[in-house]
Amino acid sequence: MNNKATPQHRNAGMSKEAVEVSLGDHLIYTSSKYHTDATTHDWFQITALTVRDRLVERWMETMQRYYEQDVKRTYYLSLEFLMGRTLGNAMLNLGMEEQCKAALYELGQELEVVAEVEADAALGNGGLGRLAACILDSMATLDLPCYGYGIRYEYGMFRQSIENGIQMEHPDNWLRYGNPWEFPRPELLYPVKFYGRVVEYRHENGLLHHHWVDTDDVMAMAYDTPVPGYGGKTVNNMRLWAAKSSRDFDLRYFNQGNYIQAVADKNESENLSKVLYPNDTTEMGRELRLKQQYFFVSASLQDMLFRYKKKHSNWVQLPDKVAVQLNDTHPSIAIAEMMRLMVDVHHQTWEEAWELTTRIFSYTNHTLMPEALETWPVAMLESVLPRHLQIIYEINHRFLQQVMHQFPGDGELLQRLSIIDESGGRRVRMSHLAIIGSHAVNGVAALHTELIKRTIFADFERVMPGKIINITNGVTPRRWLNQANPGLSRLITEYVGDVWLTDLDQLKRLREFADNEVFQQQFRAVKQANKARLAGMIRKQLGIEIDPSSIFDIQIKRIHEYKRQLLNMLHVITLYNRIRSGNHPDVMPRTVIIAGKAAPGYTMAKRIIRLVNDVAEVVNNDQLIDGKLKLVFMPNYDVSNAERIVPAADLSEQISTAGTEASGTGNMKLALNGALTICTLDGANVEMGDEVGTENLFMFGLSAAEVDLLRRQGYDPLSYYNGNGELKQALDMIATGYFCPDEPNRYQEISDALLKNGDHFMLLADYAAYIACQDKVNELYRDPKEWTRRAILNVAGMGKFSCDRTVREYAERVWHVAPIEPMASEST
Ligand code: GL9
Repeated sequence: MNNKATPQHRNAGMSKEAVEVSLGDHLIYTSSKYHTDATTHDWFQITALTVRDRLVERWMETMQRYYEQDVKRTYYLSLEFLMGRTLGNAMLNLGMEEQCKAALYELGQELEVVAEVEADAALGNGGLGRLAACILDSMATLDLPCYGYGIRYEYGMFRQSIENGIQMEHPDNWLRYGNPWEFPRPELLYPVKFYGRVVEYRHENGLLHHHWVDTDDVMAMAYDTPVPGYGGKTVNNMRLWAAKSSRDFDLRYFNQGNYIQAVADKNESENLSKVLYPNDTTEMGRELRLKQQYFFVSASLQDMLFRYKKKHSNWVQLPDKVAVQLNDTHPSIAIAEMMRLMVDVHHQTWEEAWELTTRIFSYTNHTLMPEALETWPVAMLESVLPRHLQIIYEINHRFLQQVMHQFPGDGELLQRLSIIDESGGRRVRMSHLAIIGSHAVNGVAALHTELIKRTIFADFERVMPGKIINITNGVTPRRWLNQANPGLSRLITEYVGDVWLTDLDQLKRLREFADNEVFQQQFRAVKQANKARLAGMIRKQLGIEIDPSSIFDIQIKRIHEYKRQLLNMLHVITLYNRIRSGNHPDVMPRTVIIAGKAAPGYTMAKRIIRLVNDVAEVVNNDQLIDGKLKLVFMPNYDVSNAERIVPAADLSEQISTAGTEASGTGNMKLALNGALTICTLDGANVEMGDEVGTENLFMFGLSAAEVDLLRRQGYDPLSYYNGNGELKQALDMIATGYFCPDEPNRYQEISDALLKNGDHFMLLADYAAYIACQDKVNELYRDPKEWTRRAILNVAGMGKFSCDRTVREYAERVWHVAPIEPMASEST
């Protein structure tokens, strides 16, 4: 390739000196500042741009290579990408952290301080969005040609503060100081249509054609962000869409007179990409959300077909060149959109279009929660996307015909499988559309996959056996071990080399050092330093003094009833009562740390946050407790806070009701950083037990099957309440306002949920087993050698939970794509 525009890499060297030159250049030519008046933000900005310059060449080279080799690409469609910060990760992947640090030092700056001012890219709610980010990291590291497609929300996940114990939500204006990692592409625009009506006409060849007309159009504008893999050879692209008014492009509209109204309307259509919905499960059916989904799906499909068309004159090869992964049902309207594009726009027959569609698409399910399975009112779809509704009807009709032939006479089966739910207001079941339109459907942990096959998708498993497969989640060891925990990373590398960074299975070689006293001591010293650092943070942020030698008992995740932060509180209150009454002479000092956001409309979750804060107030200020127990709610849990909390954990709380947490990924991060896990037999906890040996985990409680059985037999929470004095005492304290004497009935609803309204998540049934298990934790902590030995075995057993392994499975079993060896670049 003879490209005259190829830069000469004048300033893109990797040495400290080259970095220093770049920093100096950017200080002047980008920030227009003197050394003396540059703010920390300026230093961050120019450091980011200096690193970015080095990324860009590799990025362009990667894109060029994909184009020239006409490779099969995977498109990961996700409404959420929870990327967190980028600077540290980019430096690590390019191997230029030391040089940056040294160059900044020469200029009188500290890298740690500079890096701290970067805003998190918090374009996601929790596990699902963070998984998307980990998957992008692995796809680039494995040299797989992949693109992330999503929305460039102007406001990401809300910032949480706690005022008088209550969660307050603040807008996350993450772009305020600009985003050095993104490249706006104002020339890369696609129109996206809404509303309107469908007109039919017969073509001269006799076929019926459909035109979607009188639509309201919004433009999707691309913003590209480079995603480097470890080693920096492959740099993939994440393309996020922002809504721009089509009015800008329609001068007539302005010339017709009402200028002010025209500008106001323009802003309204740009609201589409304004804000991320902060709900993990609850609250659905909002029209704006449906429009967000269609907006990014339509733009992404247009973009990928455009790219395909540059090299191909017909569609037959499309499935050999394109795979599309639907991250949950959120982008599943893509299936109807693909059919529309193929049939209405590109005039393929229905059969041809369907063949292409089903070979391209695959769908990941992330939850069993019935309320999280998306449905849209038929009437809403009819108004917003009238042509798509017709297409969905046609897909449904053909599918049900086929089932009818396969299973004649089973009308109920047809009703259950139908994309249209006819019970109680007609609704479109997006998961059914996603399953029918995909060639592969996957759950995210072995147990989860078994359960979806047996429960919510049992009928599909029957009519299309083998379509549902398992691909257990993973996390990227680059961010979640190397970056988050440099101390432990160095130690591991010292003993087994640095291969673990790209081959996490190599951690198993740590097993032989599990009993090694020197290694144990070093391992403990790292943990101790991480705990001291977190204690410092908590002191600074919250003014709470915690004991770095106490057990750091940590539960960090979204606040949800099924995750059972309340069960954790029952343990805390029990411990409090025991210490206070002198019934627990052997108690090891413990610091319980809880963090997580509640969906703004989820009243019970917000009440739980308030309870945690109320209990903390009492426990932390009780003289009789004598520092043996501390409870801390850390506000604004996000990726960057996770990076500081995770390495400091002794105990990881993964205590969801068995059968409710699809996988979990925090469980993996915490164990990878040397925490022991107290857990139920839920999600990926089960597989963690398989990998590290259940004797090295603290497992307790009902299994998913037992939960199911107990529910069917008639679960009576009161019998547990009446049969356990400590449980009764703890619950009574909550119910009667022990922790909120100024408003004694503040937690009546919590008490009612457990005692009167059936305790849906069976906290009471698991309470005794949980407490007994926590007693074992207490016992083991008295024995630092044994504790450390098990912690080492946990780290050593985490190899499976690298998302490199996860992505390899997707690539082989679902996408059928292979790594593209990076060429020795001609230009370097
Ligand atoms: C989730 C599951 O609840 C988790 O168990 C799972 O680990 C992740 C990733 O597969 O997906 N599904 C889901 O809707 N969320 C998950 O975390 N929720 C949020 O992201 C808030």
